Amino acid sequence: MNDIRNIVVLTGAGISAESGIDTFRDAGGLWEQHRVEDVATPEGFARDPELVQRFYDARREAVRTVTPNPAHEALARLDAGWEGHLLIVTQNVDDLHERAGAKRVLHMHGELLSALCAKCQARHAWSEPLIDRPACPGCGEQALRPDVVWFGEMPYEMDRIYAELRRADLFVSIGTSGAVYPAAGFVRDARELGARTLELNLERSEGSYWFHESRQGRAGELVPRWVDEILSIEG
Ligand code: BV8
Repeated sequence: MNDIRNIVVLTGAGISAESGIDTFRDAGGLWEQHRVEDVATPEGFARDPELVQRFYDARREAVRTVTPNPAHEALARLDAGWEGHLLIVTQNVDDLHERAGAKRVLHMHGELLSALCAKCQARHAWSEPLIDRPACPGCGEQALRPDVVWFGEMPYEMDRIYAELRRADLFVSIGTSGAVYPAAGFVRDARELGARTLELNLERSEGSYWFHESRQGRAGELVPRWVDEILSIEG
């Protein structure tokens, strides 16, 4: 285990579940309340922009009321104490990794607390509703949309993610169902590139087969225990 220098961590909605944020596919989750194609696709946004803006305005508001949980805090502790390369690639659009103190975070599916101008493509830190069509601070057009990657859209910083996967000695997936690509394919890429692969999830995910090791349980318990392990070997 002590030949580990470079780590890539992938997180999904399961790491924020204990903070009170609904996951997508668990019972009562976000996708049960809405059809994916209505609220998380460009076509759905074009068809009914108000429905989509309200869906994201509600989530943007909700994220202000929740706090990081021990899993986020443990990853922040890893970030502060790990001397090798570390990248926390998150599929989540909440800011709980950052609020726990993590620095090396990449939001591949965008962020709730950001607005994207569909006209000039500028991204702006944003914490207010978008339903009233505020003007883009850059170009002045009323073309701001949630800065999240919808189905059919290109995730952010794929080149940087694959560069980190190529040099990873360890790939750890936390709280994701492995249902959505390209994130769900990272474990296979990492394994074929020679990394050890570890899954920490409430249940075995769709991609469990590809992990050298898969531990089942709540992130709030599994992640602090794993971070203690990994920091103790760095010595
Ligand atoms: C793209 C942002 C081209 C918005 C999201 C056919 C085959 C393969 C692929 C495709 C296909 N048809 C179409 C595609 C591509 C498509 C895709 O994968 N579709 C799926 C449905 C088949 N993907 C795309 O369109 C992507 N873009 O492909 O562009 C490309 C390709 C390659 C390279 C470059 C470009 C864009 C997808 C992004 C969509 N946006 N979110 C928003 O948040 O509203 S997706 C959304 O669902 C999340 O972001 C996340 O990525 C995804 C999966 O969700 P999870 O995070 O895993 O959450 P989930 O609820 O599913 O699971 C929670 C897990 O946690 C569970 O396992 C549960 O057991 C566990 N858990 C619960 N509680 C706890 C816990 N674990 C631990 N502790 C707990 N307490």
